[in-house]
Amino acid sequence: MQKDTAIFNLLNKELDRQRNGIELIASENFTSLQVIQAMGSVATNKYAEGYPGKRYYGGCEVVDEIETLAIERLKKVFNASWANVQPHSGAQANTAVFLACLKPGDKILGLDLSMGGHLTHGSPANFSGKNYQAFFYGVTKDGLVDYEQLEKTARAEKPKMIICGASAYSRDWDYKRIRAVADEIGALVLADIAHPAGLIAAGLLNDPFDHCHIVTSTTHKTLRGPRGGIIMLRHDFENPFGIKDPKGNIRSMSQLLDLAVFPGMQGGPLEHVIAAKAVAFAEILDPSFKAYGQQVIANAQAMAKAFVSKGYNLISSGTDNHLMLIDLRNKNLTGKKAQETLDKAHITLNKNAVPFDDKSPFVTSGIRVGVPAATTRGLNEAHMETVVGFIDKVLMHADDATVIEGVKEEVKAFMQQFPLYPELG
Ligand code: DSN
Repeated sequence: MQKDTAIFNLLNKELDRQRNGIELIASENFTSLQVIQAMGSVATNKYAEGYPGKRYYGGCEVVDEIETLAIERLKKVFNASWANVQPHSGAQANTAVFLACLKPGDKILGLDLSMGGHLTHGSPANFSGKNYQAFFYGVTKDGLVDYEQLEKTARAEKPKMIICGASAYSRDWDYKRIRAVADEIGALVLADIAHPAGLIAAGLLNDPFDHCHIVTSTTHKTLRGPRGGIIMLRHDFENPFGIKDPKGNIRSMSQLLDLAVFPGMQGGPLEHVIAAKAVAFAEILDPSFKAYGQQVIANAQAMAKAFVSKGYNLISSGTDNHLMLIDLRNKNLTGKKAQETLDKAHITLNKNAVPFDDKSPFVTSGIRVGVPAATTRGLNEAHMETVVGFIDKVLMHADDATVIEGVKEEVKAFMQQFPLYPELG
């Protein structure tokens, strides 16, 4: 068969888009070329249902080595005693945790999606809100997690699981406080660290493993790996709610989690993605990754300061991590209008509900801005001021096509100094 020029031309077009724009979607990043090469490899051809040494297919001896290496590296990254690298995504990782720990109809308590939480933490639109009875905590008027509300709801409803973690929250978490109330009511604590995982791995934010029973993450955000999910335990334990394996046997939590991923809710693992995860985990174990994490935080803080100096209203007034949430109501703009206008200037970010938003999730009053991808490109604190200058110019001239076109050209020229995948020509 001839080369599929239709698709490869589109992939080249996507490479150009990535090269010429400023990527500020808080959940995106640029992997190394090695990660991409491991993903685009012959391991995609292999079926390997099961786990290393216990597969349902022949010919798994090499992928067994790949998956074992990925697990061992990941355990080192987070000082964990057990890890599962098979979840296809963060949502799948959370699904497996619920399957291992809870029965349908059990109560869970998570951060409200409209306050920065995640779909899989109990949203009525998601399996987590359909299969389980979901309760929520929010943030205070200052934009900080409302721990008092969390504690009050936990004591009143006695959920079996409290979930911490967010998609649009710019502050660190008090895991110890959450664990204290969980112990009081006999609940498990799940930390979904998909967003800040790389900063936690670099030792720059509070360590959830000290206080949370189970930790899940994606691998493609601040961890800078391929698109995928992971589940980890620092200490194994027995499920406190009497959940047994399909044969009725009592198992440790690590065994229940393995069974929940496969055969519980996935079939064959993506061994090519697991190979790429292993490459990314080795990169995280390299001392240079800590410097990357430090630069991410320095960039986010420089960017937050630049936005504030231009009169933008940041939720919680700043950031501890890689992102910030901006309420655009004082600028008379919606999140939708801002996202669509910035897109025209090749500055990519997403509209986002802000706490106590009066607009629909399709419109929103805010934008979420994140720096992990731009930091990987090589931008530093001074560049953040330039980027905020571009954003402000576009937003203040949102209906002026000539200004927007001018910024697009400036953005393209600016990004030439930060080559992306030069090896690809
Ligand atoms: N969609 C991801 C994000 O952008 O934060 C969360 O799953």
